[in-house]
This record gives sequence, structure tokens and C-alpha cells, in this order.
Amino acid sequence: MASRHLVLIPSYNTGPRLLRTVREARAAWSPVWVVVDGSTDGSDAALLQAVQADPELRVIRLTRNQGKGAAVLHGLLAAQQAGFSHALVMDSDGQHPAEGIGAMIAASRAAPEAMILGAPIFGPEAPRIRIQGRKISNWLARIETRGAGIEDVLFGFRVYPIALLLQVMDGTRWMRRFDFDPEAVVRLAWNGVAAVNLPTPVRYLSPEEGGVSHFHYLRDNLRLTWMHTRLVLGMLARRAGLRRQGGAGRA
Ligand SMILES: Nc1nc2c(ncn2[C@@H]2O[C@H](COP(=O)(O)OP(=O)(O)OP(=O)(O)O)[C@@H](O)[C@H]2O)c(=O)[nH]1
Ligand SMILES: [Mg+2]
Repeated sequence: MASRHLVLIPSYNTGPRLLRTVREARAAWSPVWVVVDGSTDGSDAALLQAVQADPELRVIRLTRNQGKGAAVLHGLLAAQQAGFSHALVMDSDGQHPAEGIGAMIAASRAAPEAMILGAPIFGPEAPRIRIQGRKISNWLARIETRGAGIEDVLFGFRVYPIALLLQVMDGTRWMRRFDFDPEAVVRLAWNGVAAVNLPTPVRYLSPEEGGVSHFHYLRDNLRLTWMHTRLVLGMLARRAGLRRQGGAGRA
């Protein structure tokens, strides 16, 4: 069956950057769907106007904020209903390059069963603390996936096979907030989904350039710590299960 790709952008209070990101994405791909995750900054008003003139742009509005993973989930369910097989998910805040969309989707078409993962190339402006912090997450993910070849678990510029991701999200009530990006790739790898990494430049925009981040160091690092705890426990349970199956097989 032929694959059908859309671009899916979750957005929470992204300010004026949102419209710019959506325009750049639309120049690179159609269709583009935006899930406005209970934003209160009015950033969806210009978008709703843009929708009038662009049938390839769709906006899904959630009335209350539910988190990045939950916003992506809403978009995936609607996209599957509409017959899409794959979603390129990108952030709304200008950090991910729309110029990279074509190459990511081409890689996905060449390997439709795989997840296509952006591997970040940081510029000099990237905060050191974020670069160092993600090394811990990447190290833990290598243990959790026993070296499935995932270069970066936190970078959210990716193409997912929709059905495979929905299967993973259906099985857990987690992955609804900032734990979405890392947990999605670890669980997909556990299910045998291969990873293709595409080096991708990432930009950290200053507030003057319209850069916004809702990452809270304490709250979100605690959330990530709890996520890695359950993934390590999940990995140990899987290994014990496999060992038992192996034992039963030999008996
Ligand atoms: N933080 C946050 N982001 C959301 C939420 N819902 C959707 N998003 C979107 O998810 C994407 C990632 O959020 P960011 O706050 O930029 O997080 P990040 O890119 O991991 O962190 P930075 O590197 O500091 O920018 C953006 O497109 C957000 O608009 C939510 O409830 N909280
Ligand atoms: Mg961001």
C-alpha cells in the first residue's frame, strides 16, 4: 500500500513564531496539521485565518492544555482516520528546519517500517546545560534499547509510522507530556521498529527572535527521571520474560 505522509505540529503558547513555522512547513509540504494544545496566548488566531485561504492547512484545537504527547496523539488519531500512514512531527517554535522535511519523508518512503529520527547538530548558541543534560538521557536510552542505534532520544523532528506509534501509546498512559519524545523511540525500538538517523541542524532562537521554551528544569527533569526509571524497569521485565520464554523453549 502506498504511504501517505502529513506534517503534524503540536503547539502550546508559541507566540508569533507559530505562524512563521507553519508557513515554512507549508512551503515544504502539504498537508500540514497543527494541534493547538489549549494555548492561551492568542497564537492560534492568525492560524485560523490562514486556514481560510489554505485547504492544505488544518488546525485542531484542544480546549485545555494536555501536553506535547497528548497533542500529538490527538493529531495521529485524526490523521489515521483520514487515511495517512506516516506523520512527520516537528516543533512549532522554529527549532526544527522546515528545509529538512523533504529529506526526512524521502527516507521514510525508502524505509516505511522504520522511524526516521533527526539527529541534532547544535549551533554555538545552544545552551551547554541542555547539551550535557541530553547526554544522560541518550546514555540511559542506549542501555534501555541495548544499542538499537538511536542517536538522540530527545530531538522531536521525526517521521513515525502512525499505526506503530498508536499501538505503543495505546499501551501506556504515560508519554503524554515531555516524556513523549524519548519514550516513543525506546518503546518503538522494543517493538522491533528500526531507527534511521538523519543529521539535522537545530536552532536555539533568542527571545528577540521569537524563541520560546516551556521546558522547566526541575519539573521536566523529574518527569524524565521517572520516565527512565520505568523504562529501565520495563527493560528488566522484558529481559526476564525473554529468559523465561527461552527456558520454556528449551524444556
Ligand atoms: N512544553 C510544552 N510543549 C507543548 C505542549 N503541548 C504542545 N507542545 C509543543 O511541543 C513542542 C516542544 O516544546 P518545547 O517547549 O519547545 O520543548 P523542547 O523543544 O523540548 O525544549 P527547548 O529545547 O527548551 O525548546 C513545541 O512545539 C510546543 O509548542 C505542552 O503542554 N507543553
Ligand atoms: Mg523547543
